[in-house]
Amino acid sequence: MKTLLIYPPFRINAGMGKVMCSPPLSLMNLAGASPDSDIEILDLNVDHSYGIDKMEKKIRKFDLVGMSCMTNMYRIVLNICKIAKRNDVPTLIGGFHPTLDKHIIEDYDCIDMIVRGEGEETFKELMDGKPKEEILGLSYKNNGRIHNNPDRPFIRDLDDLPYPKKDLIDYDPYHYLWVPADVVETSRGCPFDCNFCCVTQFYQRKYRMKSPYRVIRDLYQVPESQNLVFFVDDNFTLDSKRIIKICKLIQQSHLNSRLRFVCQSRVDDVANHPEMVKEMKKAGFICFFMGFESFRQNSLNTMNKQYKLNKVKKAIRICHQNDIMIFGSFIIGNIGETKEDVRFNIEMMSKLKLDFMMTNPLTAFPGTPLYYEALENGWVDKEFRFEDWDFGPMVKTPDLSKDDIQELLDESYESFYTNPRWLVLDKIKGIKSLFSKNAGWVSKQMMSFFSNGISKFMMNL
Ligand code: B12
Ligand code: SF4
Repeated sequence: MKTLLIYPPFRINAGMGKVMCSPPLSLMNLAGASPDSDIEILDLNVDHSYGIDKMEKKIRKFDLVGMSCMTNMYRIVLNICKIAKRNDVPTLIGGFHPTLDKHIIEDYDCIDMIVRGEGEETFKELMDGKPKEEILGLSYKNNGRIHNNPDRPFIRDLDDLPYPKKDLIDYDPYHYLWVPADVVETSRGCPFDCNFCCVTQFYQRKYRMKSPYRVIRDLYQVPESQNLVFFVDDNFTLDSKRIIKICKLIQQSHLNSRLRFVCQSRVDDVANHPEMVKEMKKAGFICFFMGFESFRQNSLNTMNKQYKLNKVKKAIRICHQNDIMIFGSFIIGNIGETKEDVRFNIEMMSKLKLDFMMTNPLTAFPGTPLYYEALENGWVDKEFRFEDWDFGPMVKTPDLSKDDIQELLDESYESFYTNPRWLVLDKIKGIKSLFSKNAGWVSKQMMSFFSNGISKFMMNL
């Protein structure tokens, strides 16, 4: 069976797709789980040559089309499924959106199968030809009837995961802030319960980790051409002892002589474990991606962030002391925040000397507590359908209309990225020297980033 796995293009209004391009780990993992199957990966974020005709011709050559589907991709995923179905090619989708809203298989004839939850084992069984009714975690259609097989239990030991099949993609286009990059996963899930977050629902508050030795083996799989590793874990630093062990192994194996690292971290992990941050710096970590969301305690409480504001300043101070860049992520339109509150947040992003920031409109993703709350309170229109979503603000709050939220989003980028402090950021200049062999290329990209006018660049996608 010839299988085409497609990673759909991003539709984001904050320009993230321009400043980073990430290898499709989900699809490489699936291919790794079934290494002898005839699989091709097509990442539409790097191959922009596909129109409807070309897609039609491509899909016809395959016996199955599989796709990853985040909520933002849902509309385009449906369109590709329709193309496949009119060419009699069965369709399979997996990822966060179909898992958290499995009823979409009832709504659309063009979706034949959904893999719910972790995909590796379910996909392998499908590839091996196991009867569909015996495959846990699969929803499928048979003679017009929909079958939702029981959930598949989580993989018990993440060390058993297959290695992603990296030879199926060309690594050339993948970068984070123009540094050739790869992605590595070391844990799954999160024990916290922020009301807007899909991870808690997807992994049901369970947190599982690969052992430090397995993490090192994953790092050895990073192609020589790539200099930066983004750890995709939602909560990489949750277990500080494990992280310190990983950092020591990185140093012992000298992986940090060719690699630098970026991870996602919670504010309180950093604030509570300065010794971990110090060790991470030694091992080659250069940037933490942190979801601050807001600098108002009330907002943190409403979204159930479960830490106090005093941790924020402490975490930022620890990063600055260790020369680790901070990429802060914020939500515009938190429930209870007025325009003044949002402007306060925007002002603080520069005052607290964050190195990068991104702002997102409050979004009620399917299956999250926020989604049900928003529907109940009329913050989201009853008729709202994710397949019609234009990726702009979808939630209006008691204090802010959707237009207000869009204006404040624009204002945040304008204000932060045109701030002279940001433009002369010596740490950015420092990136070049870290990656001397790519310095020419990186600096060229940097120049185009500045000369394009950063605010336009970030907003006019
Ligand atoms: C890396 C990442 C990105 C990268 C994606 C790059 C890439 N090419 O993969 C970047 C930075 C670009 C990105 C962007 C965004 N992201 Co993101 N991202 C992640 C993150 C941190 C890791 C994804 C990952 O690689 N996981 C590891 C792989 C192995 O797991 P996986 O992708 O889930 O795949 C498994 C299963 O889902 C399933 N599966 C997945 N696809 C398929 C396909 C088939 C055919 C099958 C059978 C199974 C299957 O099997 C896989 C193996 O088990 C996740 C959080 C997380 N922990 O997953 C958020 C996450 C997926 N992102 C999220 C969001 C909201 C966004 C943004 C909207 C953020 C923003 N405001 O801009 C944008 C949207 C992009 C868009 N489509 O428009 C949400 C998704 C919510 C949702 N309902 O869809 C998540 C869950 C974060 C969160 N905490 O809520 N993201
Ligand atoms: S936002 Fe981060 S800390 Fe909160 S539940 Fe999601 S992954 Fe966990």
